[in-house]
Amino acid sequence: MKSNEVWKTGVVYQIYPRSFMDSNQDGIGDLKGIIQRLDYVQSLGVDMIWLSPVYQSPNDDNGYDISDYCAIHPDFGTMEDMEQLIEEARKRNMKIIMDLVINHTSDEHRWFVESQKSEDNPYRDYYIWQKKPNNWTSFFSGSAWDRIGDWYYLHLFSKKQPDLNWKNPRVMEEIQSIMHFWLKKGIYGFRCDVINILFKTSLANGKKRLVLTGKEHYHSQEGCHHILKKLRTDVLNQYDCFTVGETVMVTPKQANDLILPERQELDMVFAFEHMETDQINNKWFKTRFSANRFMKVIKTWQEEVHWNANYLENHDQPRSVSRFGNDQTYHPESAKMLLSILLTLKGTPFVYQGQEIGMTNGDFKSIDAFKDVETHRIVALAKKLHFPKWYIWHMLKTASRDHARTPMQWTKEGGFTEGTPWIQMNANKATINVDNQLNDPHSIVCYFKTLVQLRKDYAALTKGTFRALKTQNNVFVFERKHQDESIIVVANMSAKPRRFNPLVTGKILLSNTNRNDLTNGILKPYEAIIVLGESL
Ligand code: TEU
Ligand code: CA
Repeated sequence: MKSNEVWKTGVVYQIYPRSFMDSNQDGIGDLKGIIQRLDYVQSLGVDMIWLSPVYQSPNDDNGYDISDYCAIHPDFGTMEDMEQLIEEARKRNMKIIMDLVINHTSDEHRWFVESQKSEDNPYRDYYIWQKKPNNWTSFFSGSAWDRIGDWYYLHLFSKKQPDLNWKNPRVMEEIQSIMHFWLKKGIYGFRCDVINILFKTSLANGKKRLVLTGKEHYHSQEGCHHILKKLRTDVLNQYDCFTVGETVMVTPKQANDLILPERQELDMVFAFEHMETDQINNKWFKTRFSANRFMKVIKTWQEEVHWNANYLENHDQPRSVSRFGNDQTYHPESAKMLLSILLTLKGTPFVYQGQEIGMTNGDFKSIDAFKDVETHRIVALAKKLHFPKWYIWHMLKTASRDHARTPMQWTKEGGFTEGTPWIQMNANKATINVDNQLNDPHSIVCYFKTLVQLRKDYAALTKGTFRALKTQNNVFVFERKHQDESIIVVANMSAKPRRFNPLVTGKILLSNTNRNDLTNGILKPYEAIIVLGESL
């Protein structure tokens, strides 16, 4: 299946097409825009691009509600543009992976339009219909069921995202042919949306919970493993490609059950546990970030999981520098520190557009400025529960997915569009932008490029083992080792100076403070150092 296994050694850059680059001034990023910026992406040194959905969609959930898997949304361009993008990327030695959203379709998908027509429609069993809803709740809050006529259908996300019925073999056939369609066009694999909840073992009522009542009936079920094995053996193994699963609420054990090579399912998964280190119970209840908790979670996953898909940001998460760093006093330092960790951990790093310049959370001024369906659902629920206004605002300012979705900041004027952007740009584009940073050798983006290059120069970073040396007092020290080569990464994850022990010796390969010796054992706020070790 894998010729040179770029997916194991390379770096992935995630593009959220709506917000990357607009080529025709309608305010919406598009495929031609991506092609215009491909030289920039290549200059970062990355090997793969993950494209969030560009398929035909009514955009209830920005493309994660697909109404035609084999067509491009006109907002983004045409199938020719897509083919050209794959080709232009190939010329630049980059591979494209696409989103595979197969837990649900749009309610405007032809299958669902047919399905709702009658009980004996051939598409009826493509979805999950019941005369009576059960008590399951949706990821976007509220009941997971909605009614059409006398029947209810299941939707674990918005009501415009009905869940497919994976017990129906015809659904399997349809999805397989869609996968062939794209793999034949030369893509290098898929990021598989919420892939561990596909199979609904039973539709019985769930144990009542604060969030996701019903989850025990669909989370990480045996049936899901069968589906993944079948997709792998029937389709994926015929191509040079890989898959990364988005797997909500998984433990390291469940992750391994999905990715161990002998199991022939996925190649790696995105876990969520490290993203829970600044919240209580639920993403909407943010609390102070605990670096100590974060390091412990990372250590466990690094030690226990066969191969990690490492990430600190994506289109669903607030910006890492605003969340785990400090986007004011220590903006460049903390952005570089976080990137240092991300690019040196064992596994495949996924960087999200704008992260390489330290883009921050959005500067939204009103609830209306937010566009995301999930955000508006939570506002409705919070109002219903009489949450105070200030708290609702706090939830949005800290946790909305739209913080990741503000347009890419290319120039001090913006550079994303000459029209009106579909979602507001951050005013800090005046200082945080690609243009500025490419002209400054000390910028975050230049530091990022150096990190990517280090991964190419030192096999320990791509092939090495992981050993944690310190995960306390906000200081993260770990070693990556391959044969005789040992790389030690030291990071102060806090705004206070910290002592670092054990004593590290060797040659400094990179530091975000221009440090040139290791004799001073005090780390500056958010300092990061990468050392070619004299074995410890
Ligand atoms: O996300 C699934 C998911 O569970 C969350 O990360 C989700 O974004 C939400 O914040 C839960 O509170 C995937 C996609 O990445 C997301 O953009 C889609 O909205 C979702 O699936 C449905 O397709
Ligand atoms: Ca456009």
